[in-house]
Amino acid sequence: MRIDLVTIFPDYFTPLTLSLLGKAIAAGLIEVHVHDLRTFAHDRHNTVDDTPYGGGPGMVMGPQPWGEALDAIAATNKELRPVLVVPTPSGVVFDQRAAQAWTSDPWLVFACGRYEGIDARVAQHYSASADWAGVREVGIGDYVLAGGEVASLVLIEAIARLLPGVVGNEASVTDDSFASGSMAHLLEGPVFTKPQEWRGLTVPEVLLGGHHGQITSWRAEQARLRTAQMRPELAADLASDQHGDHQS
Ligand code: 6GU
Repeated sequence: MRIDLVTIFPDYFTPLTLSLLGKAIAAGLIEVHVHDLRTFAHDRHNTVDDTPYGGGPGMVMGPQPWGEALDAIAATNKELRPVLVVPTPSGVVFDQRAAQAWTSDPWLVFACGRYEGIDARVAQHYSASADWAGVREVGIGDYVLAGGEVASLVLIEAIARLLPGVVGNEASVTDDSFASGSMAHLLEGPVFTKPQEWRGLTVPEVLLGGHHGQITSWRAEQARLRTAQMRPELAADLASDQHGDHQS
């Protein structure tokens, strides 16, 4: 998978060289290119923002540098059509299902907005462009961040760890909270390692016995309890799914 990021803060993306993602990049499983939006501005101060039409607080990122940056990126590979990802709190909320679906996209270009966002004609233009595979405006939750950079890191980590070969142990991906399969929509229960007793606290007996059937049922029950406690709305979805009365 190829990933391009356009930002006025390229340094936000140095963490991509660390850990899991860093290894995936080094191994050639993911190719990452970071672009400084300001290099596509032409005035003396490399201005990328201006006051909003209609008035109001803050500044809006103008379409000109975005258009030039995105066209230059698309022109680097005429074999593939990139998807334009625009992280924004006013987008559709990204979830594990989206992360899984996006692993099939060979090329994602992230447009990281700052200030009050990017002139709406940028998303409109690239939605209609035959050189692009579409535009996805996505948010990562119901709160507001200062810009799209941290959200892009979140999206990239969620997608990249699902790519074949990125996480060493395949099962650690398929057993996750929110993974599809028998445990879909359940949170993961508690986990334990050595020592068997720590500060007077012991490991549940069932995990020590080596009875795999009992361990599996215990874990399933713990997952249900944890979901009911932490995410009652997910537990309710699960109950209605089981009664066959859910939407779509
Ligand atoms: Cl994607 N961007 C910003 N700026 N804030 C957010 C967000 C994205 N998702 C939730 N809040």
